Amino acid sequence: MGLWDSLLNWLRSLFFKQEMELSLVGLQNAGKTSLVNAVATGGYSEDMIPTVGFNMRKVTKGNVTIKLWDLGGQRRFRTMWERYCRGVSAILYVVDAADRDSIPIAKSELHDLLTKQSLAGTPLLVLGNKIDKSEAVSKQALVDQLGLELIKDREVCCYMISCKDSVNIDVVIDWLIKHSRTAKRATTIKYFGVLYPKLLNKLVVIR
Ligand SMILES: Nc1nc2c(ncn2[C@@H]2O[C@H](COP(=O)(O)OP(=O)(O)OP(=O)(O)O)[C@@H](O)[C@H]2O)c(=O)[nH]1
Ligand SMILES: [Mg+2]
Repeated sequence: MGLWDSLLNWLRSLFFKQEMELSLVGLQNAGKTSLVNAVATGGYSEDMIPTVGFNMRKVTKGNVTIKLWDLGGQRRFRTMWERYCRGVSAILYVVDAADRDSIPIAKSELHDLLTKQSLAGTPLLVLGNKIDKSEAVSKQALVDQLGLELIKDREVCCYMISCKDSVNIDVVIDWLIKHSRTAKRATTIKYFGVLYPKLLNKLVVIR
């Protein structure tokens, strides 16, 4: 590798090392902590302890470092959801798609959270978990029952996943990486591209 290539690689790592911060919310037992484990290590356990308050975990995927705020879903912890969702790149709302009775409560908690002015415009990724279970509702049913079509003030995306069988975890990770990239590119172009447009083009094209 020539000196020029080495210099470009170094610059690329400097400018494209991305960081993002996410919050995972949703009712107790939805599978938020299981999702963090699935994203971080691909591991899964039946034997989970309910999250008390919150956990913070940093996960690195490629050149993206993701800081995950995993919040407790029990009723007594829901009032702190808003605080931990402020300023994040995206909110991940995890729903137990196999617990049909809990979906109306999940819907009302979600819509309550989204009314908070401080979270206006923050992208939302809704994850219907536990699709390995036969009782799980379909994606369309989940979208309808959560009233996702009613959310107009932000980007909304929905995937059906299974932390247990590792279904669609890769799709979730891709979505996360894509969202960190958009933000970072915008910042890079803003502060760096103005000064060195030709060099920036070269960095972007050959990545
Ligand atoms: N069948 C099945 N069970 C799952 C799946 N994901 C999680 N679970 C189980 O659901 C239970 C709750 O998982 P957690 O990850 O602790 O749920 P949580 O949303 O973090 O719960 P709180 O911390 O109380 O808010 C555990 O027994 C998990 O093993 C899945 O994809 N399929
Ligand atoms: Mg938990």
